[in-house]
Amino acid sequence: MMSQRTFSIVKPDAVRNGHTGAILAEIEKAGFKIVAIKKMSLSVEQAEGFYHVHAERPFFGELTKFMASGPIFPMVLEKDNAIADLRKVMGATNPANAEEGTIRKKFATSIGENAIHGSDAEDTAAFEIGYFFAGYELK
Ligand code: DGI
Repeated sequence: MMSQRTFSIVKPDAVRNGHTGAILAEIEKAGFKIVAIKKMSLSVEQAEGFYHVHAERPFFGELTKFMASGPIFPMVLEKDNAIADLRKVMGATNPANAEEGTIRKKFATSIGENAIHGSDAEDTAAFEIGYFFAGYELK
C-alpha cells in the first residue's frame, strides 16, 4: 500500500485528562508522520457538521455536545496504509472491547468519550481533512 493520509482528533476527554502528548507519542511510534495539527474548540454546530453521517443515531446529541465540550487537536497523519493502520492503533470504539496496547484501551473513558477519532475510509478521510484544514496547511 502506498503512502496515504488520514485524519485524526485527540478528543476533549483526552485533552482534559492530560493525555495529548502520550497519544501523539503512540501515533509517532506507530510510524505516522504528523502532516498538520492545531488546537481548537468546536461549536456544537461545527461538531454536528463533522459528524453529519451520525445525525440519525440516538447518541448524536450526546456525541456533538461532548465534541464541543473542550479543546481538541485535529490532525492529518501520513504513512503507508494510514487509514487502516490508525484504526488498529486506536482500538475498538468501546474501550471495554479494545485490545491491550491500543490508544483507547490506555486512554479512553467510555464508548462516548473514547480519546481519539480516526477516519474509517478514503472518502471520509478526504471530507474530514477538508473540514479542518486548508490546502496550504498540508505540505
Ligand atoms: O469510528 P469510531 O469512532 O470508532 O466509531 P463510530 O463511527 O461508530 O462512532 C463515532 C463516535 O460516536 C464514537 O467514537 C463515539 C460515539 N459513539 C458511538 N457509539 C456510541 C457513541 N456514543 C455514545 N454515547 N453511545 C454509543 O453507543
